[in-house]
Amino acid sequence: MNKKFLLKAAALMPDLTHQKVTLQDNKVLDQGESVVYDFGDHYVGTVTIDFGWAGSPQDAPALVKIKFSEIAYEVDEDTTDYNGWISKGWIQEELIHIDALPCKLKLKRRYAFRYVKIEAVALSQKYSLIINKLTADTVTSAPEFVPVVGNTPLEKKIDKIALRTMRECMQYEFEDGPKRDRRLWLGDLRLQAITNYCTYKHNDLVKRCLYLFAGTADKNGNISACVFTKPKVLPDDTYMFDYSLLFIPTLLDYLNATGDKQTATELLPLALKQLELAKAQFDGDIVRDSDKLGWCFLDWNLALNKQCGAQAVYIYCAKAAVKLCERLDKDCKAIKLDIEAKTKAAIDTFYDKQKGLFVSGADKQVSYAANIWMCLAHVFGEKERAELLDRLKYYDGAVKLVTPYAYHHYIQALVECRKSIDAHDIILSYWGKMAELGADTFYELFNPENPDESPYGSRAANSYCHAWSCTPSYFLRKYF
Ligand code: RAM
Repeated sequence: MNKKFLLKAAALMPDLTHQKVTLQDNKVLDQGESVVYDFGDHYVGTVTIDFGWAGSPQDAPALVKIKFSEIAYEVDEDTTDYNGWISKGWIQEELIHIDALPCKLKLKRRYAFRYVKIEAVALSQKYSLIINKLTADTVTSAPEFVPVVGNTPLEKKIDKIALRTMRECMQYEFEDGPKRDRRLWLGDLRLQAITNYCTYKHNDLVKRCLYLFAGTADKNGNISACVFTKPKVLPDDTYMFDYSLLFIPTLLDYLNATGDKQTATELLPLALKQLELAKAQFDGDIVRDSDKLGWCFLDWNLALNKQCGAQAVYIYCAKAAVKLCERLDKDCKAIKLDIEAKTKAAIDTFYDKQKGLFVSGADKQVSYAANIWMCLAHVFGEKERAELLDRLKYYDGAVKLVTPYAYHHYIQALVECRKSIDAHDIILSYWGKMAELGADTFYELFNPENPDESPYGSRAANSYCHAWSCTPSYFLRKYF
């Protein structure tokens, strides 16, 4: 680990702003009964519950189950038989013994919630449990509320939800989601950062995160896909082809937004290293295919073949590297030659002339993700890209997008070839649908055709406040 970089990250640790939110009640529960409290909006923080009792003296411990839910659907979801592949530990449920009433129960964990369900699992026949008050100590490192933008009520609603999503995920780092995984991921950071530049403008938080990734690169320079910061800073042993490379455009965006050449210059060698390291995954100028889960992310659609999309991400990031070098007066002739070679190879290998679309992997899969990323990589000119995106829209059987992360890239690809009307329609229909379903914050994954979808084997583990979904706030400010 690079101590110098980690010291810079530590010096940029933000203060959290606390806000108390209280729900007063005098609810009496008998054994087996439960009550659901609604805080009225999504919050992140710790919670204290004031319990009392009624009837005879407390002759047995009170066993209470407390469940925190981000959305209404989660409240009554039965998780006893949860069998997803991601840990059940992410489900925000506690089973607690209270030996002496009355008591102020201060729960140690930080939760992400709007609803709190309290169930009196076991009391005794002689006493009842009273819930007097719930107090949430909510936290964020977002500087202040940002004025909502939008030309219509729906746009304003979408912007408000997206801003809330961002704010909730702004803690000591940009977290992916405050329920899960509660940590810094590179792909997520890139979208949080561009949205931050035109909303909360907490640019030092982006800088801190860049140094956290840089400071935790391994001895060969590999940047991890995500970083833990508690109890101490540690990179995850997950390396993703696209996420490591996306350090490059994240740094370029930071430079463009802040003009901070010093940071960009300091981190440039590591950024360029990602291109060099990625080359090990190529045969000639074509990236090798891999079906290992998480090898390259792009989206959470488990049917997606990643080969073509990965090649496009490489070209996209190499082009960002050229821009960085040019801004910082560094030579980049070799990168330009590499881009030419990789682009030619991408068109020769993946472009199906008959279909007029890019195909991926041995089965020549047509997917939105691969075609979108080839557009973002500008392997074709603006007119051809617009035509390609039209063909994609009407192609039957293209593997679809399931995350707001992937939808972000679709919108970006559309606006970059002047298809702003289509882009705008998708923002209103996709994010608008979540808003219509009552979202206070936008979700990690949302497939309008299958609201129960989860890449984890169960919806209970999904995150319903996930910062990579906040980019309507970016698009609405930048393009509409
Ligand atoms: C999930 C997280 C995170 C994302 C990775 C790839 O585990 O939700 O946001 O970046 O997947």
